Amino acid sequence: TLRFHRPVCICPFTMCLQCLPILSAVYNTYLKYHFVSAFWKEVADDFFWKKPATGPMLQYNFDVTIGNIYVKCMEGAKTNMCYNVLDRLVRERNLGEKVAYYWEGNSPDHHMAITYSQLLSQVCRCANVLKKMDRVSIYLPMIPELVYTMLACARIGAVHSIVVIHTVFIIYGVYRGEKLINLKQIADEALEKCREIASSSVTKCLIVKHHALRTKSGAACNKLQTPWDSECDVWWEEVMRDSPEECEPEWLDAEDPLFILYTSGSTGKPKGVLHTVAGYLLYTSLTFKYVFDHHHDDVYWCTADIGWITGHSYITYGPLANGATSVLFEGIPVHPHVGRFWEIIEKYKVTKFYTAPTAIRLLMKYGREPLQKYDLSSLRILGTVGEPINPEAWQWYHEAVGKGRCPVVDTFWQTETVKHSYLTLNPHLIFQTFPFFGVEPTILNEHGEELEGEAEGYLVFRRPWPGIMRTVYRNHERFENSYFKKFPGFYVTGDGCRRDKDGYYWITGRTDDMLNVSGHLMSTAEVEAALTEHPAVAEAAVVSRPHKVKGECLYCFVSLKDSREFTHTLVEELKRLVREKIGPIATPDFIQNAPALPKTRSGKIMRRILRQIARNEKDLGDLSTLADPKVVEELFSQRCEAA
Ligand code: 6R9
Repeated sequence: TLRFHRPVCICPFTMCLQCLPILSAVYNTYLKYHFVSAFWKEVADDFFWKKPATGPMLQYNFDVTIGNIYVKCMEGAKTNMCYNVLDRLVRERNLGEKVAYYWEGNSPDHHMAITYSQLLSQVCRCANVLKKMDRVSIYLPMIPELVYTMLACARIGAVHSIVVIHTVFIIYGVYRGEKLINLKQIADEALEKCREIASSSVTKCLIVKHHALRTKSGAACNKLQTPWDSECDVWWEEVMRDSPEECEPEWLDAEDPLFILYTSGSTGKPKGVLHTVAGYLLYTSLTFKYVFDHHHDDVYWCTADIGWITGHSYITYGPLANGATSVLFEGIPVHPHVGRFWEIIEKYKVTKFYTAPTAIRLLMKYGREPLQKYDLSSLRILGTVGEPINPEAWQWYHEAVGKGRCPVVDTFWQTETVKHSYLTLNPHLIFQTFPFFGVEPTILNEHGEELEGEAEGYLVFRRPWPGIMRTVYRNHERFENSYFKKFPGFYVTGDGCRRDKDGYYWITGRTDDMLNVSGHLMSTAEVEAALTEHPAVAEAAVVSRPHKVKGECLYCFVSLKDSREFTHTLVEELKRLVREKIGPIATPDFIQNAPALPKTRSGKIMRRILRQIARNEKDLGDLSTLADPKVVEELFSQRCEAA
């Protein structure tokens, strides 16, 4: 029997994923169809092109042995991202009055709704301000002004987020939970460094006064007492007030850069990933539409930070391109109480909810009680992104949050790939299933040989799709070396992957993080999943440490749930659990209590640092993407010397 997990399923793609064995004919057609240009042409027809493409939908070379790596989409076409995500909807689709964002501040007292036409006029004003400036960098929290400035850049053809800056948008001060953070001061210090290092300097700082500081109670917070440079610093409100509401978009080439974003860098020095206009537009809009099965009356909420690719693609561009209504949340999941997420879902009747395993694990620590106070019946689809989700977290997400009714879409992708490469829509198993339109994955062994059937190895892609990155900013060689050199002819994701007997793909973690014990290769994901099955464990991270006999042994860091104690008995139980689940070879030699784990700002565990802690290596290298450096000191002080 066919079993659909939603009462109405009008998206054929979702249906065929869930019913693949039966709908394999449909699936085969889909497989063939989504590689042909006609498919992309149809997708492109939804958008506005000032000039049509002269070249094919996609041209590329993926083989370093033939020549330089390149990808081009719709060469010759002219368009504008901002026009497509705002003007097109307001003018052609009459969506001016529709809410684009429900902004919910750090404090529940601060919130506002922004319609598509309000958004358009703010963006135009901002774009007019920007036209007078040179290069732009943005340092803003999750407030509407962040979206205005990004789209204003896209409107005038300024690439957002670059290193050498002349104009910077910053916020005066901001609350993060209970803490008031003086961002202006942090930015001033950074700018001072820029001035020292680079000959070019920042000539203008546009400073936004946060909502919380504009109110009466906020007046007390003007204690920030930040120095004011009258030559450089300008209040955003003042320049915006005098700026006109009309601004003609700049018509850009399809392959002009849209933005640069530095990768999370969980394994090394961050790279400036560059994305271009047309391909990014087509891909973020299409993935958003199908992965979240978007409908006009949906209220969608992605909890990511916009500073992460997830926010760029699935808070700003993807949802807007579809005329969606999104929640834009500035706060943190546990302020002012641990039910904040659930409160917001109830308040806005959120239908599609997209978050990361790290947030799920954090909230699991507080049990199911905080959820019970809120009505979550509006939810229809749950999404996850950022790391392999462990079974415990998946189960909790599916049952406690989704009440067993909502499919969990596990979206595997990268800053580089810009969109969902894989997704899962099966509520009973945890796996990344099949590739999204245009993506052709395969699994290679160490020698670059393709593996058929059930297999585990390197996850690579055979051909590009419109939204793949084009280069590493100012370093094309690093781009080729990082992604194409190891296996000529393929884009190498850097992730490990397993294909099971049914043909489903499971991501097993970064290949740099693989564990090798007595010659047996193991993925971090499988050992961590076993550890988190223990009821006391909230989160786990596993790394290797040299071992005289085995070559390498396992060193595990575990964060416990609230009120659980780290005892000798617990350590023994955990060792037994891993042995039972995976086998004696995987029995951990070391288990360390980790009140917190080192993470990137997007919530990814930085195993590279943990490996160095396990090995007692003090020189930690580039820590620029580490969210909280204090965590590292604490872990060093508690490291296990002997097993
Ligand atoms: C979107 C994003 C990319 C790396 C990627 C992989 C890991 C992301 C995942 C996942 C397993 C998922 N990753 N989503 N692993 N399942 N659903 O996270 O981009 O910050 O560039 O990180 O994150 O290791 O290679 P980015």
